[in-house]
Amino acid sequence: MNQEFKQYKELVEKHLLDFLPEIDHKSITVYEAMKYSLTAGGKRLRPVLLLAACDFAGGDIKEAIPYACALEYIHTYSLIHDDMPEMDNDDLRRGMPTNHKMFGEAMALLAGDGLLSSAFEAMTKDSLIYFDNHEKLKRRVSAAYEIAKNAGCRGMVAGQVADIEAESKQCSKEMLDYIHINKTAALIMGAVRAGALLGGADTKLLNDLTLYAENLGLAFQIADDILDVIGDEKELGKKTGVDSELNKATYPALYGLEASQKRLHELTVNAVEALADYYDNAEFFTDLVKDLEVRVN
Ligand code: GRG
Repeated sequence: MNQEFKQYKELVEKHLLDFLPEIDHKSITVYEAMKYSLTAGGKRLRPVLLLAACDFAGGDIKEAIPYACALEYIHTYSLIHDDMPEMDNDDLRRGMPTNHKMFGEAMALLAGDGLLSSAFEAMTKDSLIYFDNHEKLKRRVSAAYEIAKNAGCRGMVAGQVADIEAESKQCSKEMLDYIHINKTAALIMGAVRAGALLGGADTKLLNDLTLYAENLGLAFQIADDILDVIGDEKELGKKTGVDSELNKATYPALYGLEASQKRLHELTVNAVEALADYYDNAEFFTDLVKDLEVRVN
């Protein structure tokens, strides 16, 4: 793992539980379930991207920590719900039993709900501190808006809806892109845009980072699809072959492995080109997308 990635990740993990609300002991089980999935590991890609984008835009990453953690709460909720029998029905996540296997389905549902609402509690609570500083308040509200929009019915939720409805059906290439852009790329774009906004990025930087994130997000999903076919369960910490079992619309299913790898390469090149104006300064971002391609080859 790249040294810079490691540093951002450590910062996220150090503060990950700090923004969860204090929970009455009478309902402590939901806290345990939330904490279980949050601390079960994971790459922390989205919060790391948020911090890196804030840094790149010249902001103070310490101030972005509540938003980075909130984003990981949202991502973790989506994984908990996605693993449930009503969706992908998985027993293993991040190398451990899935949340519903540990706590039961009702509690897993509530743990996801708890994480989602805690994310907005964390971001709005932080914004309240800056009520008399218009610029800082604007950056925070804009970041929270980006995260909400990309996680919701015009982003990740929309992608999940289309993904479920496409199961066992003929899926057009256009629909497959719609699913991937929303289900996966949206939250990655939300991470980068929120970080850039928190850091005070100008319009050009925000647009360049957005284009980078869109290509990275799509590349990330295609890599995930490829790994579901050729990956190692132990290394990935989850079951493989799930997509074909569920008859999911994926790149390898629609285009084959070779064409998927070619598309992954094109997206990697596009992502790198999006940040060409920043030369070596954007190395963190360009290395990250290149490493992803290497992982699946
Ligand atoms: C339930 C609204 C709702 C959405 C679920 C995240 C998601 C949407 C589905 C999970 C299934 C899946 C394979 C999604 C593609 C995105 C993806 C690869 C998620 C896993 O993210 P990683 O690899 O996971 O960053 P870690 O564990 O490292 O955080």
